[in-house]
Formats: sequence, C-alpha cells, structure tokens
Amino acid sequence: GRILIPYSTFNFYKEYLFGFETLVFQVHGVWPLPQQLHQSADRGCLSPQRFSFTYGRDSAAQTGCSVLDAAFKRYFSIIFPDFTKGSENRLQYVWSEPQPFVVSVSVKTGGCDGYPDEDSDESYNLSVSEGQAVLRSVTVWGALRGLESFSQLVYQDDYGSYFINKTEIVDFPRFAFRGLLLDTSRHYLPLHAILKTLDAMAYSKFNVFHWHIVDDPSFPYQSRTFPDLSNKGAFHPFTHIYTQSDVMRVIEHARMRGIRVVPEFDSPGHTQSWGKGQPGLLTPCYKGGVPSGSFGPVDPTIDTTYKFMESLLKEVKFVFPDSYVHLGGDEVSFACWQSNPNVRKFMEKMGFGKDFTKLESFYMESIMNMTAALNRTSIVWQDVFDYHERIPQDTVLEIWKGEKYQAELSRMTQAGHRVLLSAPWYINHISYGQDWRNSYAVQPQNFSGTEEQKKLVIGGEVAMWGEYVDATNLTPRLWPRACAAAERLWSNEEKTLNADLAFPRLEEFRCELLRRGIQAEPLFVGHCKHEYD
Ligand code: CP6
Repeated sequence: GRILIPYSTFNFYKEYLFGFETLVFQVHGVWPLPQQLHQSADRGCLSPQRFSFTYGRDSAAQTGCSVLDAAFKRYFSIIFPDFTKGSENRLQYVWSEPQPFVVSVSVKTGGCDGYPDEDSDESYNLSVSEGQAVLRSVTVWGALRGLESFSQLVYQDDYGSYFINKTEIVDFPRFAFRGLLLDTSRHYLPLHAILKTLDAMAYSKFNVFHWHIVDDPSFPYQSRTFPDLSNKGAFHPFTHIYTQSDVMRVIEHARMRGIRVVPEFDSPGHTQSWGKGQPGLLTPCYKGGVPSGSFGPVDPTIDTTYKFMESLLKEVKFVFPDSYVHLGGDEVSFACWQSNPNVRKFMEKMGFGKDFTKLESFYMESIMNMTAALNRTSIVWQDVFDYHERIPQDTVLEIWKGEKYQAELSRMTQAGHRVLLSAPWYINHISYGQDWRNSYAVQPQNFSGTEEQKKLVIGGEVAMWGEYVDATNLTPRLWPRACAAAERLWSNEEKTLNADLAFPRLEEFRCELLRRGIQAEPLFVGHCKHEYD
C-alpha cells in the first residue's frame, strides 16, 4: 500500500511504496508558521486566466476598499509573476479547460481608510478547497495576513504549472507589536529602499516600522516648522532628505500592508545634527572655564528647549498618524552637562546634587508629559527606566542592552510597564554561520514574573542600526535573518521550538523572497529554483 509519512513537519511527504521512498508531493510552508495549519495531499491546479480574488457577499468591505483592492492586485502579481510580466503564452498548451479558482475574502468590519494600530485584530481563517478559497477575518489587516499566507501556499512544478493543496488555517499573532527599526541617520536610505523593506516586512508579517529617522550624524527629516534642521543638519539639503511627501508615501505604503510607522526623535542625546539648524538647543561644553566650541546633549535647563520640543512634537503628531512616538532617551553622556556652569547651577537649584541621571529624568519626564498631552503614547529606551525616576504608567519601555535582558524584563513589568524587546535582535551585528538560530531561540516571556507581568511584553523589534549599512547591503543583511524574529513574534511558542525543523521552511521562504525580488542572502549551502539577477 501507499502510506504518506510526514517528513520534516511541513515540507515533504514521502510515499512508501513497497518499501521504496518516492517523493510524492511537496506541501509549501508558510513563514511565519500559522497557529493551526492542516494540509492534505489533495491539490488543485491554478491558472492565472481563471483565477480571481473577490469580496464575499457578507463582507463589510466591498470593491472600493482601498487596502484590499490594492492587495488583490499585488498578490495576483506575486502569485503569477510571469503572467503579470506578459509572458503568459509560454507553456500554455492545455488539453483540458483550466478550472476557475476564486478566493473569496470576507471581513467583519469595514475600516478600509484607517490606519492599523496597537489594538488591530490581525486574526484570520483560511480554507482552501476544490476551486475556491475562503478567507475570513475581523478586519482588513487580518485579511492582509491571510492573503500573504495564501500566496505562500501556491507553488509551481518543474513545468511552471501552479498548484495549491487543500489547506485549513486558523491564525493570529502571538504578539501585537512586531517591529523593525531602520536607521536613516548614519546613512541616508533612499525612499525605494524603505518601500522595498516594507514589502519584505509584510511577507513575514512584521507590523511596525520603527523609523529611527534622525540622530547625531544627520537630520534627514524635512520639518515644516523648522526647515533649517535638514537644511543644515542633513548630509545634503536637497538629495539626502525626506520631504513631507516622501514621509506620506512611506506611511501610505506601510498602511496598505497593515504596517504602522512609529517615528523616533531621539533626545536629549544623539542630537549633534539637530544643533546645526537650531542654535541654542544643545548644551555648550566648557573647557578651562570657557566654552570649548563643542556641544553636548540638548540643554535641559532653558525654556526655549521645551518650547522647541513642544513645537516639534506637535508637528510629529500632525505628520505621523500612529498613536505611538519614540522619544529615545538613550546613551546620554553627562560629561558636557557637568562641564557647563549654567547646568551645574540649575542642578543645585533643583536639588539634584551631582546626580545627572536626575537631570536626564527631569528632561524626559517633561517631554513624556508633553507627548501624553498630545494624546500620544511614548516609547523610550531602557536607560530612562534605569534612572528610576517617575515614568508615566502607559509609557512603553524598549530593552536594547544585550546583557541580562531577562532581569530587565522582570523589573520593568514588575513596575507595571509595557515592554518591547530588541536586545537579542540587533541584526546589524553579523558573524560567520547561521546566526538566525540565536534570534530564533529567543523566548521573550522567559523571565521570572507572574502571568500578568508576561502579558506586559507587547512584542519586540529587529534593529538594523546604520553605522555599516546603506542601500547597498541593507536587504541581504536584513533578510532572511529578520525572519527568525518574525516567526518568534507571530507563531505559537511550542510549535516553533526546534530550529532544525524551521530550517527547511526558512530555506524555502528565502527562495520565495528571491522570487519576489528581495535579495535575501543564503542560509547555507544549496540552491533555489529562481535565482534572479
Ligand atoms: N544609536 C542610538 C545607536 C544605538 C542606540 N541608540 C546602539 C547602541 C549599541 C549598539 C547598537 C546600537 N547606534 N541612537 C542604542 C539604543 Cl550595539
């Protein structure tokens, strides 16, 4: 008889026929792994001429829904790239009429014109059977996740014919916040590089683009209120900037993929470039009793600083629709503050003694309060918590220091704060070998604490700091390594404990990224069917 033996959980099924192994069919994996996935050997052939996405009759969204209309077009091209490129008459000698296949998409709630947010329901159910697939979700964002999974189920045989197996998927994310940080200050990233990264993020179900848009080396954000910040602080005032229209394009491209854009305006440290276009903002450093001509962090002792920050944050609220804004607060060097007599006098007046962490806390507290007054949730780096001052309860804390991050998770959640984990996912760091396995092994809720505390971990972020990264090497450095964190943040913990089982699926997904035009680097020895360019 014929017995089908699942071999490596999702990829291959082998037929045992009179004791001989023959490869019978390949079931195509989905990355990140859905919460529940059942596939069968039954498969159907898809033909681009007889394939369509439609809105279900009972769907709250119908034709005209911007997000899904665009997604239907996008996923059609992803599934049938040859057809889309106009070479469809290749290999089309068929002796039976191709059967129609309809993907019917139904969402419970409309909301096609809004933005995804922290409470967005991304769950979906997908059922693929003969001649049809039924995708059901609560929101359009869930439908996007389901369309992505659907597209990964389709595969081609050696002759180029398209197939899909009978499949049932019930899926939802483990964590609500699955972010990726890009740093556009150390190197300017052209718009196309950012948009392409957003495409690839959607392929592995990331849902937050953390835009570390400015920092010490350059200020590429073209501010409406303070144009001199980029006029004087960008690497180049016309070519190396993000105009208001660039920013709008990023936000809209992200929205179409169910991705939030959270901007970071990091202060009081990491602000050298701000000083060029905003004289008086930074602290003058002193040497031998006189100003040395160099500048330190933002000057937290003068009113004009707070007026400036308030105007800037008002603009940020106007430009970026997300309810979160990242305020930074990391790595503040105290040497310059200490050298400045006005700062020392202010410290004395405020009763801070010689403790400069109190001064940083004073500054951060006032900009966190400003942010709250603007109805926005602040994210700050862990340094702000480590200084032990009052932090508004709804502030989200982000862990970036590699050592002892579990202990930090315990302390922060004990204090009742929501937390984001980034420390183990600094993938700007590279090393020889399969370092994705380290990212994959991370367990964000593996720290000592109550169940309540564990729920306060809202997710994590992959960080691509830009010291050694620009548009030439961004994509292969990100992909497929970021995918490991994507699966950790989306999928069921128990079903994804074994990296060896994930490996063949990740290899296959990396080949799929190549097929989609993402220059993802190889994981190890091997080949892909499609190795373009
Ligand atoms: N820039 C800013 C950075 C880093 C941080 N903030 C950073 C520090 C250490 C490493 C990687 C990045 N480059 N603004 C810390 C959050 Cl290893």
